Amino acid sequence: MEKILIIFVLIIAVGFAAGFYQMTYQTTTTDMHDMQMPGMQTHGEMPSASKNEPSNIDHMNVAVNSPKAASVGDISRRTDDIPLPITRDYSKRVVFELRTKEVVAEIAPGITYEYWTYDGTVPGPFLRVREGDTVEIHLTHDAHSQTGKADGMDSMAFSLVPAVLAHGDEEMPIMDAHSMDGTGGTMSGDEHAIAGHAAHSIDLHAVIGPGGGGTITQSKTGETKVFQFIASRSGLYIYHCASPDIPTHIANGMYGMILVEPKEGLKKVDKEFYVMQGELYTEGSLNEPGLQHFSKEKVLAGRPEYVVFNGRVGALTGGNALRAKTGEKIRLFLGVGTFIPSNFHVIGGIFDALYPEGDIVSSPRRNIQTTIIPAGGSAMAELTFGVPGKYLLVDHNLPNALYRGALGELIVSGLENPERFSPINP
Ligand SMILES: [Cu+2]
Repeated sequence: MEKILIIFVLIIAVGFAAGFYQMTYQTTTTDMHDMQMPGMQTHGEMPSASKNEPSNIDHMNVAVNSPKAASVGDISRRTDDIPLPITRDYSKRVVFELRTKEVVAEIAPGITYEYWTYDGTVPGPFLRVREGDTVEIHLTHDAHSQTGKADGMDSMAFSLVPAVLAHGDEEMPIMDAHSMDGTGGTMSGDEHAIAGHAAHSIDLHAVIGPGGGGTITQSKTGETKVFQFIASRSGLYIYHCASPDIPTHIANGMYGMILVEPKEGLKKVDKEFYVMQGELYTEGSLNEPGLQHFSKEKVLAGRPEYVVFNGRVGALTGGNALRAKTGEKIRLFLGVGTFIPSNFHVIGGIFDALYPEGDIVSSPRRNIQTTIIPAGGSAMAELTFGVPGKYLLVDHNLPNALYRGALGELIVSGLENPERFSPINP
């Protein structure tokens, strides 16, 4: 009898801990009746702060609401951090709470950068709704991730990355801009307007309405702005910041995707992955170590130093590689948040079905090798592999992949299939 009691108490304790975990790490929430909660880890393991991250920062509140970005040690959103497919057959109100955060993180080992983000990662959370849903967006311009000083805020990013302190403000237009936040966002000059983030906002391409929500959601530091729209058109859409200077906000990492599933849902697949290509425009040239500052000049010249998947070099390689088994149906949600289209290709693979430009309603194109994903656009691709091994995801503008970072890995496990693919001894 005592044993049963102890087991009962244990079950209650574990249940309570799990509930607390959800409350703490939920990125975005729908109402509590909906079990397809955006922001939840739906594939693979629970969020972990251990991956490639110094252990002393994983409990900091740089991004306490994000399952991924509790650390500035890894800016990338996991490719499998996607809400579950929607199974309900009715419309409802879906509420997303997003927080904008500026965090310092690595572009590549030894190369750091101040990213501007939704919920602390690049890309931001993958939002998933159903055609006909009323979507309510709460956008909060997080006060705690500020790296500025004039507003009297303690800077988490400063304290975590001492290298930032080594630079004078006069060298750092981004930091200058922070000081404007404490004065209600009044801009005193064009430079501040260009470099600053006195406000953040969100323009979702799934919205049909002026500015896509970008006008309504202009949020100064500490503010929350809320709006609603009806997701009337199914498709795979980009969202991004639309605050002055818009290209600066986007280049710094403020983009993500929202999927509006058709009422009948999407075909069932075995694995789904979330991949967004983006450029980084740093003052220092490619591979220059240390803290890198944003270069407006290079944006104007269309000359990025880095072209990456999910925010940084190596976000989809090694321990972060996409994983699947032979014969599994794999779906890729692909997007470009920044300004240069991607020539997306999987080396050794062919898209069984390709839904270009986010059109998930029309019949797919078949047997496609490479697809162009426009700036501010998307594609949905499905593929399967009969042969195990390592497949590379690339921008087939190959210098972007091989020199600048737009390279990922998909590891397919399973039995060898020599009939399909094998070397022949001459
Ligand atoms: Cu912004």
